[in-house]
Amino acid sequence: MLITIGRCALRIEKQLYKRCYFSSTVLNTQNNDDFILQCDDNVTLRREDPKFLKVAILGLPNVGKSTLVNTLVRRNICPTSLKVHTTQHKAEAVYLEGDTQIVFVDTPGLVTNHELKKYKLMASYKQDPEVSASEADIIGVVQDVTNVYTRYKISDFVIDYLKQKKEDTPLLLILNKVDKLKQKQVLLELINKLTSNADYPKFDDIFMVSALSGDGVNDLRTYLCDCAKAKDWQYDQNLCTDQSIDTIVVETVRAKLLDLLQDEVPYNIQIRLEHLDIGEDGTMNILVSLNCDKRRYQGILLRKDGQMVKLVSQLTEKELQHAFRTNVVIRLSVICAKEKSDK
Ligand SMILES: Nc1nc2c(ncn2[C@@H]2O[C@H](COP(=O)(O)OP(=O)(O)OP(=O)(O)O)[C@@H](O)[C@H]2O)c(=O)[nH]1
Ligand SMILES: [Mg+2]
Repeated sequence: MLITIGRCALRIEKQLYKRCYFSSTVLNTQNNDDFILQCDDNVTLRREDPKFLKVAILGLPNVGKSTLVNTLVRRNICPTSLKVHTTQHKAEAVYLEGDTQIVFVDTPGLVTNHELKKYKLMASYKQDPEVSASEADIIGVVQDVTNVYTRYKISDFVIDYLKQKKEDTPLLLILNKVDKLKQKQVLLELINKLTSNADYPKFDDIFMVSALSGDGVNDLRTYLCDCAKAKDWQYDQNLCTDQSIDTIVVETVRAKLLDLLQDEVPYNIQIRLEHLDIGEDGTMNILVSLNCDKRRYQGILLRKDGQMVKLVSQLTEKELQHAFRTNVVIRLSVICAKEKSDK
């Protein structure tokens, strides 16, 4: 069967439109004929002899795992930010090309047991990378070449995570952020150090990329397509993630707050999707509430005529437009319910 996906648009049946509005259960619904997040423009898909590959992307916090997954699938499905621990749970993003489906699993940054306790991180920070490593057909270990403290080594706790993989699962070393490296010979030193240590896992291949600019990412994607094995696809051809629209919206707003607000402020704002509807022309209209713990946080968001909150909504709209391939209008409502009810 030859399936040609023509226009990229988010389509929704009237019936599910309501469901989406009320329950906001969407992208991972079984009823995916009703709610369709279509694949790339003019992509010709063949599913007669399907090939499949599951790739887990692992690495320390902030190395660029989510940025890399987004660039690989060409959609900003996985929220990214300047701060560590942006990704809290694993998220799957789907890439389709010809007869091949690749599922990229973005994971929370790897942490030690000590960090898990000290920063009161959710169990998913440990469990999700472990599960992802154990289920993957290939694992990509992302290393930030600009971080002088971590770039030359693979820590023991990272090696422990990698022990969860099946014995024959290939390991790729992905050196990321090469665009920021002024002295390119550092890459050779790095490769030398990371591949000559007998205590480190053996890497089957090495890639040097800039997830942000896209340099080297096409080569990595082509390599992975070649690695896909004859196997049926995990996802229906119309689905591009296991994440719900709610999650993508809320996590994208959260990532923008992390980028723009300092200190403890972004961590003390509860983000809630209040309303989502899709207009006749495919425009997504979204209302999100930002419930601040303290009046001070509310003041920061609303100062200078609400410039901060306007910036958050503009940046969020841009990301979501890229993720959903449709026009997005987002309104943010800033409230401080706690102090109000305390009074
Ligand atoms: N210059 C440059 N910056 C990058 C590159 N890749 C990612 N970044 C930036 O690095 C920061 C962290 O990127 P993320 O993709 O959120 O990193 P992560 O590994 O998913 O982080 P956690 O989810 O917190 O573990 C963001 O500000 C990205 O824009 C790259 O190739 N070059
Ligand atoms: Mg991330």
